[in-house]
Amino acid sequence: MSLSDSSSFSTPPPPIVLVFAGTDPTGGAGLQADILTLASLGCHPLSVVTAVTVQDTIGVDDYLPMDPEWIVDQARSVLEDMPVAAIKIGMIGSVEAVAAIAEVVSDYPDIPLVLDPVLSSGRGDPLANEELMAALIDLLLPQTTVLTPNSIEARRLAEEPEDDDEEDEGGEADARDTSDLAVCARHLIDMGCEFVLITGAHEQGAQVVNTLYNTRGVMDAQAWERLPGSYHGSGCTLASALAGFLALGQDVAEAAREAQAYTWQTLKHGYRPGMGQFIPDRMYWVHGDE
Ligand code: PXL
Repeated sequence: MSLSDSSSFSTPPPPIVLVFAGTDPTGGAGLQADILTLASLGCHPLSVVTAVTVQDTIGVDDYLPMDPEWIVDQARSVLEDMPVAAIKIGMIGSVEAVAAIAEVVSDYPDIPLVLDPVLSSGRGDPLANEELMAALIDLLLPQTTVLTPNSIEARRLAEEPEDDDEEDEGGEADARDTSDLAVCARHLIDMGCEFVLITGAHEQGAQVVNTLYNTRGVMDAQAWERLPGSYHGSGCTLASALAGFLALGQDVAEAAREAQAYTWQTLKHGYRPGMGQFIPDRMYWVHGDE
């Protein structure tokens, strides 16, 4: 097709995915990771900035949360203009922003929602506090189609005390054994999300096992060769790929598998542009094999 070929105006547009995320100037994680991933999969990313971070490939030095009203205005403008096939939420930045985003997405209950509960950077710099985690659980988890925590995030979220009087009923919440990821998944699903995909890179073992749970328990478990090195933005890549495959029409189990396969390839082709972590190559298929 030549650039002047007017037939391109009649081809259907790529599926549209709306992303709420913080910016990462390294291009490794955050909004930039999401945009690269979605573009690579043939989706059109809509990007709502929730926070601006200052970071390099080693760690996050600082961040500025976006004014929640600005988050809402960014999101509502594009949602009212374009048909969105999936929504992905990454770093949120403030409790007020959690509430604002929750209100916006509640107006679109039929759009699948992928929530990546970003609690800290790869180095461990905090990107969410206890209050934000509690708001995430209360306001966003019940609207979530697929939650994509790593095992550390899954345990932290599952340990969160609930607002209700559970503690008064014999301290059952305290007795929860969060060493067992299946128990964490059960609890996260009880708190309202439909599916949980817990990634296992932080667990022991020669392979990385990622497990998808639904209300009935384990739905699918995929084992992947453990790659050496530490990656910046692998979680963002997985969650946005999952949103992309959902937007492309796949069901959750299929989308989760495809997103893992894609992410594993991006990690295998990862590169180290700076002095810190490796960055997944979301465009590995453009750059060729070696
Ligand atoms: O990888 C989680 C993440 C998400 N979003 C932003 C980040 C990071 C980690 O550093 O900076 C903006």
